[in-house]
Amino acid sequence: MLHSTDQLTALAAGALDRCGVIDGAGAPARTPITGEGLGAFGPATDLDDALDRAVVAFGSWSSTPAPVRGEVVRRFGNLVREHLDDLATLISVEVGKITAEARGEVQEVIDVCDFAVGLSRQLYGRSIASERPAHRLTETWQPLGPVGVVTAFNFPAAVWAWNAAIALVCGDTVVWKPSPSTPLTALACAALLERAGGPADLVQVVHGGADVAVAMADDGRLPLLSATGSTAMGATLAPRVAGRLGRSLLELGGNNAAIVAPSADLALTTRAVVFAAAGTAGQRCTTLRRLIVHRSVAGELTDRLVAAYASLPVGDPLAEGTLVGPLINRGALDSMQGALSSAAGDGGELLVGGARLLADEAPGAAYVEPALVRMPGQTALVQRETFAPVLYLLTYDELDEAIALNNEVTQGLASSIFTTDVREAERFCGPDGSDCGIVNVNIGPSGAEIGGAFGGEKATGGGRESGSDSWKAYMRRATTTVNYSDDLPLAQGVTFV
Ligand code: UN1
Repeated sequence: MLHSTDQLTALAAGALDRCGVIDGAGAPARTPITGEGLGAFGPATDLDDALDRAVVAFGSWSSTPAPVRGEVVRRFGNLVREHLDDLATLISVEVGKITAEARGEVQEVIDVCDFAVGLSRQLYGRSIASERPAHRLTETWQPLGPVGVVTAFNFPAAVWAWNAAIALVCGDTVVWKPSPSTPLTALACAALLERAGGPADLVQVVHGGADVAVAMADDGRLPLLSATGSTAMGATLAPRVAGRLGRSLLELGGNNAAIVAPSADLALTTRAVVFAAAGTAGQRCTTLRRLIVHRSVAGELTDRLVAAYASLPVGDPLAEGTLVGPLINRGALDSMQGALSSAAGDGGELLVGGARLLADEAPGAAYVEPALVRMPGQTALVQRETFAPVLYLLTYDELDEAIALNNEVTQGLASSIFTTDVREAERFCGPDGSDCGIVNVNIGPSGAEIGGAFGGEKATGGGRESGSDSWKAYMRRATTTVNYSDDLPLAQGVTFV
């Protein structure tokens, strides 16, 4: 039995209220659990007005000391801790994530806030040896300006927080366009941020679709646009930002592979593969989509995977025991079914899954059994990202061949190898190994921690968000030379007047 739309509306309204979202009808919401509308919530928004406000707010925020900015992020992180259940409920209701994964996403918000608070005292520049006497050469990092953040439906809180927590300690303000599928989580996050007690308009939410994203890409008030979504979306936005010589930070499509070598621990590999391929109903940008298995272990691993897939509980994400919730909408179901029929046309063999479930109970929803398909080769279909739980199985004989398959696709987000052979593992992580931004060993491609820089190469867009030194994208680097002598030696020994 699924929750009813009325029950889900009440759950969402309660969570929004507790987070402090003011009443309104600015954003229509829907739940993939029943596939029905929930009504409209929160204040209405206007991009132009939000951009003006973001510019004004930047004026004082940028000159607030970074550790003081960090205090606001600390208080926000603490409010997220208090409202973990509320945010997780909203994520489950509007994305369809199971409770454990929705809570994990909120934990990711908390983690990146903690990271950003520490970072607020560590925005280090360099001191550089000057070639001239009595000259000091340094590099300092300054706030950049209002940052536009466009997020996708599948991580409606965490990906925003990777950007916003870092941008805020860097002294930037944020204008956020969430996916039209997930306005409620955004409203709740923005309300909590306001309650954290910083100045007005640090983060503003603007609702809308592609037209709003395009307007953000074109607007010079946003020196940086950070956008997460499909490669097609990035290909539309990036040239527009570049056309005004702005910066973009892109996290686009993934078509992530894992190689399973002869020495792999198959019990561990099976668990990792099932989480990475079927978890989040296959709707992470890091989801495992291609499994490249050595011929010698393909039979045994396939048997283990088929058994594991056959027992995956699919259903209401808020129900105890469910591991796979619904797809975001019927369009996602159509593209999954289209991919499965193309796979059959390419000579693929459906080994398990693929059936639609709960169609009578919830005709507007899209519940599916995750599918495992054995493919004769890396066809055009396999090279395409289908944002649904379809895992293609390929076999290999030599590691070179497996690495070539891993790298053959246009996308370059995440990758894994399962092996207990250190030579194979290091080869995969080396210069002629995986060409992705995320290169893992004995762990699936999804489920990254916030401490690392997150993002990928090629058609994935090249951006890096969240941890490590990703903060540098949100700041302006100033190189400063101070002459404290009474002479004027020119660089490179040039003599002039
Ligand atoms: C995404 O799907 O856009 O590594 C982000 C992961 C998560 C984030 C995914 N921490 O799977």
